[in-house]
Amino acid sequence: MERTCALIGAPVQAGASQPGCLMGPASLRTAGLAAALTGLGWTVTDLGDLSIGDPQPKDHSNGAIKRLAETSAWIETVEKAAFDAAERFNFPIFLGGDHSMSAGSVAGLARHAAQGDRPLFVLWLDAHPDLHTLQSTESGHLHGTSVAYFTGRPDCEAYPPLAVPVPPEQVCFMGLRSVDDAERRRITSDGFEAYDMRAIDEMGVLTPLRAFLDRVVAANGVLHVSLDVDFLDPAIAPAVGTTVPGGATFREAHLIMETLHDSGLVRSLDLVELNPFLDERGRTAELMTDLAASLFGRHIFDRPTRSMR
Ligand code: EXY
Ligand code: MN
Ligand code: MN
Ligand code: MN
Repeated sequence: MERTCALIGAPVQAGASQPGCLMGPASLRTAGLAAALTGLGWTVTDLGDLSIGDPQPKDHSNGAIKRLAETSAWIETVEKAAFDAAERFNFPIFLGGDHSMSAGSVAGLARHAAQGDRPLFVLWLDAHPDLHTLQSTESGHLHGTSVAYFTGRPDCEAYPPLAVPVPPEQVCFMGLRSVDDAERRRITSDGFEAYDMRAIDEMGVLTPLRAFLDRVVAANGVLHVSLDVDFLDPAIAPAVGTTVPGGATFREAHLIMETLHDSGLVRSLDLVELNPFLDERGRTAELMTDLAASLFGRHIFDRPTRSMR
């Protein structure tokens, strides 16, 4: 197989609970992603960042939902970009942006895989299953609905029409440690494969991962990996808006990635939920903002202004 890789930025943060993910793609580029892959013999094409127009407002009966129109527009845009990138490159990498991006990337990749008569499997590395529908979400933060959308769960009709649903049995969650009741019920009733952190503590990452990879091979499938920063323990990865204690160690994450490489099954990747503003260094931006506010008059005590003009 040729080794052509594409970087596609999707600076979406409409689905998240706090701003900052729009800086994710730039931060991943600054961290040297392209150079790292070039150094491994890949031809890397950076397609830049996607953008959406000014979407028409969208209402929904679930009053908790936030920024449905924007999120829906991003899904449509990313879905098309994912299909096109899979046509042109061997390995598209989608740079988020919050995890609502993956509703689009997985939907587009599934549509492309179906063209080649191969089923798309998804490894979802995340503290959360992101398995709420537009009806069941209570927070209304739509990054928690991506898996429900691309697996064709009911009650996601307000999102763009889904060409090729990914069957739940082709999705494997690893790293779960924050699952809402509606999501838990859906995981067990709909046939998703799920390994929470307790399962990983008991079995390690290799046993469940190898079992899942065997199923991908048996189905002649292709594999997409969706890596949410919050899969990792917050102590090593604090720059994410939905930290949950007790995440994966760097070694566990590394072993998963090395095993995936050796399998030769992975054809695409999402890197999502990176929020550089929540990093220690993000504090600098806050300090600069504070100084600017002082210049514009934010003081503790009022003093007579001495106009020097
Ligand atoms: N289940 C919670 C909610 O629906 O708000 C938390 C979702 C967090 C989603 C992040 C991207 O993984
Ligand atoms: Mn093709
Ligand atoms: Mn997620
Ligand atoms: Mn998460």
